[in-house]
Amino acid sequence: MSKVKMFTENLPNIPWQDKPEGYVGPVWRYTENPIVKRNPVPGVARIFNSAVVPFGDGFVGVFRAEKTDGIPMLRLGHSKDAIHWEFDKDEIKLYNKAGELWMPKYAYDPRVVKVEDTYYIIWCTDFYGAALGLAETKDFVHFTRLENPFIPFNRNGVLFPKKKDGKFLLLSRPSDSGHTPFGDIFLSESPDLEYWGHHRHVMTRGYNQWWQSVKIGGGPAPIETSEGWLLIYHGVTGTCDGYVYSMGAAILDKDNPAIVKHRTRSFILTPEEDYEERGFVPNVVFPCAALTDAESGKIAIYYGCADTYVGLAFTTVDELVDYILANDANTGDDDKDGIM
Ligand code: BMA
Repeated sequence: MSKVKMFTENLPNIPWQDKPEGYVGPVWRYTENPIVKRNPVPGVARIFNSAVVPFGDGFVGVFRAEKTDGIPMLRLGHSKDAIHWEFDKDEIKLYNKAGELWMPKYAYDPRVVKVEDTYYIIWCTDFYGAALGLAETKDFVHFTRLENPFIPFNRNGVLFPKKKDGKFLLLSRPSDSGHTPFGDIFLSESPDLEYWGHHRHVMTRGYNQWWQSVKIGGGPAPIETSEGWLLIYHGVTGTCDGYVYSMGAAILDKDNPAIVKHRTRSFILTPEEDYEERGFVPNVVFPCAALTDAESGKIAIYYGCADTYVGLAFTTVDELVDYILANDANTGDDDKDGIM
């Protein structure tokens, strides 16, 4: 039993390895990483930055599949153990509410979040510029595409798994049309997933932490715990040879997640392994999903590696929360409710 409670489901078949003896740091990698390698299916060069959820007696994944024509699209995968995957031969077909095919021109960095009895997929889509796309499914067979939540430019959309006062909550990062050299995390609310408002600023890039000095963006869906909402996110810094993407963690107020209670001064994972440092885009670890087992406190994190592979890493809720509290950074005015 963990000290900090996760208000999530039990998942006794969560993929897992114990922390290696003598390992320093709150998050450790799966020894057989990467779990998805290059050219995983005919016509697909790389799969990375992808989402995994428990479904039926196994797991389902919505993967960012970069086709050999260079266009990223969403691809479904099935797995019994959440490590070995069978991918569909074709991309996911999205339909509008009238039943007509409504495909994005491209789709990347999907997150999948279950709210009540529905799974929502949120990704970066083309809407006269990079914007958020949204779709829902109950069975991972039929997918209904919903209205794009925001006008461009915005990326890194992450829904909360629970409504607040009947409203959906969405974290996102307003951006620009290119390789955005700035970006904070904001929170928006919607009663129906179509009309969004009550926007609040949540978290600022930078401060004195160089690893997240350029921009930050949501990762997996926030995890509800007895300490507040546990948010695993990515932080980006700029070097003379390009961006470096690391993983960080924060705790948001349980009643008002626009308020940051704690955030890590240091990254919790940064590119160190060959498969994170070398690839289509070097030096990227990009978390997009987490599986949790409430009973044991185990957390399995899925992250993209170097825009080329899918990696798996582990932590526990106690380990991560203890680390955040022991390495708490100055949150600036992020402890305010984010309106001005
Ligand atoms: C971001 C997104 C991510 C990607 C990262 C590094 O802007 O496009 O999908 O992993 O850049 O290339």
